[in-house]
Amino acid sequence: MPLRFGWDAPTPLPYRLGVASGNPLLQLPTVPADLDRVEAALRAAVTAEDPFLTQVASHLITAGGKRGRPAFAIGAAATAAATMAPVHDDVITGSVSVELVHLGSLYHDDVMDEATTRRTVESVNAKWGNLQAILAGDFLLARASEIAASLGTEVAGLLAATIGRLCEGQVRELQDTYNVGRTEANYLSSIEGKTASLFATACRVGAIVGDLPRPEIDALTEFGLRFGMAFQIVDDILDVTATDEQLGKPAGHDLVEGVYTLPVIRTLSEGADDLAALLGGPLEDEQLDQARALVRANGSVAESLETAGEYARSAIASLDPLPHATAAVQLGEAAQHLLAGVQAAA
Ligand code: GRG
Repeated sequence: MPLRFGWDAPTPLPYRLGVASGNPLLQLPTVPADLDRVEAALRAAVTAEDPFLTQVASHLITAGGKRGRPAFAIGAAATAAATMAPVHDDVITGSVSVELVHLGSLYHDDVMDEATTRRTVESVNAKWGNLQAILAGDFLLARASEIAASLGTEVAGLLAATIGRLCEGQVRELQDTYNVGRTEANYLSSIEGKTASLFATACRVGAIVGDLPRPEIDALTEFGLRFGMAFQIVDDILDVTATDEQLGKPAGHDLVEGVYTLPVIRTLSEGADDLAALLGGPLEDEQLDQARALVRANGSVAESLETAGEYARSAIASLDPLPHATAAVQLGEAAQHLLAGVQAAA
């Protein structure tokens, strides 16, 4: 069963339910039904005139995914009310536009990584080829932009800027591929762009469309950004600590691809010559096992976990200006839960 970000369930369940059912936001009484509305709107959004394009563009939606970003957009909008109620249709629309950007980035990412699986199914590039994956990814981004434009220029501009930040974060990562001298500053700025910016935008879109006061919109944006930093660091820790079965994809993938993440950077900075000698190029299976063991053998996993904890705690602190609505409390719980899951796995 996939083990991701602590949102896993104790019994085997289909991928989406298995990974999402522990998300504290889903405990809010109206959120599961709101996410069903997102699901229907997502499928409608990727319906094209060409049945083949519809099939390729729907592939990862049908496969699952935790819908973490839509849940955050809904949670952010719901902080406007003291008690929970179904969110306005515009919040569903905003959530769909954010999830479509996420999906588009996954299609492109899998081409860049030559990935074979995503969300436990064959990746789009593996199933239909790179050209189809890139075009279908472009189609998802186009639909995201069109849908965001229906919510006004602020949301449309924000989404466009966020797509740019994702690209900047990814390019920063690419520039340091196989670089054993990669700095923590480069890593942090890359993950802020490629991951945290979209969580920030999910919360901001929910808060804008939910008509919250400006200081609360800003507080929720900050929450999403800091949560997103913790989320990516946890993802990167699990790449060196978890098994293939727990991840639902090959463990150690980042090391193989030459993406040196926080626990690896910290191990190297402590003068681990044995690790430096292994890295710097592609790895055979046995070398990968050795490299993962070396990263796990020092304090860098615990230190990275501590850094993720600092981001999660500061995410929770950024919710202070919000009224203590049920949804705000559950957003904070989501940050707590993220850490609890990885501590259990470390
Ligand atoms: C064209 C938008 C666009 C971007 C191009 C390829 C690229 C630049 C950016 C890649 C960004 C990327 C894949 C970041 C990793 C984000 C991440 C942590 C993905 C996994 O998120 P989960 O766990 O996945 O929420 P699910 O499947 O549950 O939705």
